[in-house]
Amino acid sequence: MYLEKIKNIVVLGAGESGVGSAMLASKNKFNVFVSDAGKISENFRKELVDNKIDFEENNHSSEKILKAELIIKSPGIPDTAEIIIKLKENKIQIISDIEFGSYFTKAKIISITGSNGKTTTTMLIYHIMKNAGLDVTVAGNIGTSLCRTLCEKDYKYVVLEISSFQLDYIKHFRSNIAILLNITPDHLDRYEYKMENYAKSKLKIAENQKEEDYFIYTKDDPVTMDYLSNIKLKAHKVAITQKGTLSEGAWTEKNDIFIKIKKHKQIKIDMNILSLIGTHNRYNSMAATATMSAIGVKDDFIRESLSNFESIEHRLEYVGKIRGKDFINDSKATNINATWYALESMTKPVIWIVGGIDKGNNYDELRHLVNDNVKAIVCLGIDNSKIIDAFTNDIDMIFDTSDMKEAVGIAFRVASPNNVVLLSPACASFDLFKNYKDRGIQFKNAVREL
Ligand code: UMA
Repeated sequence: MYLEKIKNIVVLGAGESGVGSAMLASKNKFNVFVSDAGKISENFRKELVDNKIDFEENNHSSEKILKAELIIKSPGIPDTAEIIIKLKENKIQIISDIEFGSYFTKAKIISITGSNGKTTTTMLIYHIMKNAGLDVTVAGNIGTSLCRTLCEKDYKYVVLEISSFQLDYIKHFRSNIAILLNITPDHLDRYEYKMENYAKSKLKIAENQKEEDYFIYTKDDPVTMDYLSNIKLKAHKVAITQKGTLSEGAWTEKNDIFIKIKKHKQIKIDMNILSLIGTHNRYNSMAATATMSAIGVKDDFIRESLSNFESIEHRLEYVGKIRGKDFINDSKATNINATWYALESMTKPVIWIVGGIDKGNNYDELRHLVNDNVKAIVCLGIDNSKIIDAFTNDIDMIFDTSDMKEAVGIAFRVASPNNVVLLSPACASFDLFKNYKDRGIQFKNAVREL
């Protein structure tokens, strides 16, 4: 416990993580005050009122906040926020919600981070463990805050999806098993546009690990390898690769995945049984299997769960087939790298629906995949000029749309039987949709109405 002498806690932000932290702090008899710079949404306000937690909204009132002995900062609040600058000037301790939650659990923590694939891997690990009958819950960036989960019950295992924003403010947070899937540019606006800062944040996942812990990483990810070579880790390192074999770790040979960790029995998995498709998903399945091997889950359970796992909504989600044409919803792909994986895993000619708010995309990275396998591009956004300019010399059929129904209608018309219509936008959704979920749902509705 690292909270001796601390009585007064201020929680900044009254969203999922802030309200979860406030409830856990209140339950553990701290004086809690919640401050939100915006309007608090109805459901969260109700929870604060029901739990008799003091709060303010539409303002961060410094006098009250600066009296705190400890600040729990919501991950969405950037370091450049005025209140954070003031708190740092006043040397008041700031931690993230996962750090705070970790003081109140005896659970073994399996944490997953990475620029892409972390939600899928988190859910897959949870699915296998649940099927194996373990006392496990899932929390974190995936949606339900760790602190909220801990208000209900302390489980034996927590599978925790973690973002770099949450890792930025850890101090003692320790994962028994930490997985770093990959590091590709994302959220750079929060890291002074320096990849180095973002990579260092991701690697904090292994910072407090001990000798008996495991750090699972992708050997084929050049950025991870670059930064990993400069730091000393205590945890037992487990590499994953699809390029060559290993004496220890997770690797592929022909159609099989092999896992061998420490003294644990070697596991062999036929790739054809995996319910998740594509190269990137193979990395996710390998990370999940390595984790299961490390905690000793029987390989029959692993095989069964890898084959009956249903993929996550909006992430390479199979929508259906109409007149021989497949439809795939990958609305969650909001950056180039995620779309790269989607295009790369398609085995049939693609009608690609792309566009939205561009976060500084370099479309050159997708050019060879587009040339290899994309038959037509349907741009979907308010301003599609950058995408049209990028691919005008590569693809004959490029359409400019700003409406989901129109985009799906055109894609359906130009697709031949045995083609796939893929929504993988590589962009944020806020120009035309509430969020990526709304975009994915509108896509599925438009497909069903065809
Ligand atoms: N706010 C302030 N002051 C500010 C800025 C914001 O008070 O200066 C307030 C807002 O008015 C709002 C609250 O902070 O009421 C929101 O806090 P938040 O943005 O941290 O959101 P939460 O609802 O607490 O959700 C967070 C994660 N959000 C972010 O990291 C942006 C959720 O991840 C996560 O599921 C949840 O905690 C539980 O752990 C979402 C996400 O988009 C899904 N994550 C990013 C990603 O996956 O790319 C990192």
